[in-house]
Amino acid sequence: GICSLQMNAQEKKDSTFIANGNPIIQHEYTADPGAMVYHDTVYLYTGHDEAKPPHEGYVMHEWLCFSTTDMVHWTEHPSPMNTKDFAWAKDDAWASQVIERNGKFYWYVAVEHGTIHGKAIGVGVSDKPTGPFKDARGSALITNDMTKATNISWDDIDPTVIIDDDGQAYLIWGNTKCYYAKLKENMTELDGPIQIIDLPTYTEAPWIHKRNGWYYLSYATQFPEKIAYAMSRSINGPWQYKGILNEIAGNSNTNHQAIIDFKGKSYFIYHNGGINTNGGSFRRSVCIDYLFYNKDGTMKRVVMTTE
Ligand code: FUB
Repeated sequence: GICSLQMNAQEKKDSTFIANGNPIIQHEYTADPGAMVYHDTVYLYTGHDEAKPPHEGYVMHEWLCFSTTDMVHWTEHPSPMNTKDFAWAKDDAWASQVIERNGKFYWYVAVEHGTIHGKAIGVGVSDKPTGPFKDARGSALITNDMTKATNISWDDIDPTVIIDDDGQAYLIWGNTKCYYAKLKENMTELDGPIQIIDLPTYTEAPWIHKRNGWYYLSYATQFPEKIAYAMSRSINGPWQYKGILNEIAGNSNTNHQAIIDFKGKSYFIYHNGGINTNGGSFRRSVCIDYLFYNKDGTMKRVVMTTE
């Protein structure tokens, strides 16, 4: 690991932490990282695991936001969004990702829908990366009745988003099936049919990124989850499976990744359940390790570190 948020009293006061090892945040439980590079700063958005021991189950009401300019010193911002900001949602602040377009920040999140059975995807919007964010639509962008490829009620989770070099935005999401659809330039409406990406042993947690002409689609595979990935020259495929990128993260059934380049280095951001004796599948912690690419564009397996 490259950093950890271990606070002394002064740092706690400033909400600015010195990073010393994994997990990077030690004073609260964080899960499902989404990361965005904007203007020489990394913004890290996470879920907040609030389940009190010995409760085993997700208790997640809000999302959290941290930023850094050096991957070592992190600042925690006030929680920029809560499931209550979506009047149509019941609860469950699950995985998310933020992206910038035309000076606005769009936050795609999974939540439990209040009236349509199952999980749904909503969009928050803000003029600032640190929020506060408000509901951009007043309704869900994706609901369980729009995707019929599974009969489970939690297949519409884990949104990831990309704006391609030609300006076309895509939303990718899903549990058990990996769905994708075009987004309109306003980033709040679909711009075409929902399609399926066929990926071997796909569980959930897709993350799309593009680098040197390759599209990378990483995702959680099997259960307990490892992270696997596929590569393609086109966002419409064919996707070529490239194998395991990260092993089961310590002491957590889930793993969930974000991949970024920042100031000349590549980073793999994920979660494990390893923070202390109370850590586990429902009290997870975000970790960061370096990511390395081979000459042919494939990614080297990420080795989890503690320092
Ligand atoms: O945090 C709730 C769910 O667990 C996420 O949506 C999944 O990716 C898994 O991490």
